[in-house]
Amino acid sequence: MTQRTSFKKFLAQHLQGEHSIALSAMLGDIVNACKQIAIAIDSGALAGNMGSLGSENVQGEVQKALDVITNDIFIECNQRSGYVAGMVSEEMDSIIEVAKKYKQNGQYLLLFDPLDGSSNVNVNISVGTIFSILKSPNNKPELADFLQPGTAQVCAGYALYGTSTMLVLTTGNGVNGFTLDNESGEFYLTHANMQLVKDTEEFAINMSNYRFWEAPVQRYIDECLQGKDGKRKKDFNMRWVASMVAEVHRILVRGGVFMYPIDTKLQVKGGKLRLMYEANPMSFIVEQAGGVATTGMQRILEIIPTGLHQRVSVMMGSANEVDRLIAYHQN
Ligand code: AHM
Ligand code: MG
Repeated sequence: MTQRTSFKKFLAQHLQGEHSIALSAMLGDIVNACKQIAIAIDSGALAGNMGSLGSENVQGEVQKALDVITNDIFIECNQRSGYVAGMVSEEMDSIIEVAKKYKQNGQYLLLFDPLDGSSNVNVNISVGTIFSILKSPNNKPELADFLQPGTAQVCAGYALYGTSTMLVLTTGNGVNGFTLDNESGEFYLTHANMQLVKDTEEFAINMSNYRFWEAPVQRYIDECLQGKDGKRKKDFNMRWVASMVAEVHRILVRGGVFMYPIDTKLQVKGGKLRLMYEANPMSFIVEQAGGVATTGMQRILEIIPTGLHQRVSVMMGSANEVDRLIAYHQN
């Protein structure tokens, strides 16, 4: 039987350079958090984890019990390594301060969405956790210290709580995926060096927003829908899970394009998805796997952020399709 590579062993073999010691410790904490989140999600209604708390988060969205539970788990677990100087969560308005006793070595910033796709929780469909790690310029980070472009990320990843629990990550040297073995509680390397195919016949977008989209997106989707009879001369398939993590994971595995473009409904907000802890980490992963990630007008990773919870237009996935979307936006 071939020897399996555990997550710990993988990190020991592959992490190199100035961040390796800190990353290994921080990723150990992230893995623990994701394992605890997987258990909380698995237990579902049995543990009373479902349903709304009746409260709203900073985005004006109603929080589910699990939004709060997973946020607490992620914060609590990720203080332990001592390398995290400050955090930002989708669920919290301001910077999360790390207790002094934990941040003697605090040199990094951790930004995360603890429960992405949370509208799927009550209907038992896949959800995820997304995270991004930046270098902190100091031990007491302030707002401006967090506002770094996605190109500055030293690590990004997601956990997918799907038919199996997976962790997928990049440290800027390709993308690797690990699957949780529920018996041993260890993640093992199952998807080495993930590569995103350049061509695809599959797109993911919330079609109900069609009438609000900008012309280049309508044009792209119209041509996909015309299939063999139209300009593209091939039929397309569509998927929409309403969980970005599940969507991007599918695209990494079998190709595709994921879009949550800005539209007239979202104009004031700037988009649906958040730049710092959704679009940036996913763009880093997609690019590292050979894909492309854009707003339509700009490479997502090069956006200079202006706010912690800033939203952005998102199109990412198979290179030739996303390049086509970029070309349509340039016209
Ligand atoms: P969330 O972080 O509050 O769960 O919102 C983000 C999610 C994405 O995972 C998904 O792509 C999108 O919202 C779905 O939106 P919609 O319900 O408009 O289709
Ligand atoms: Mg989210």
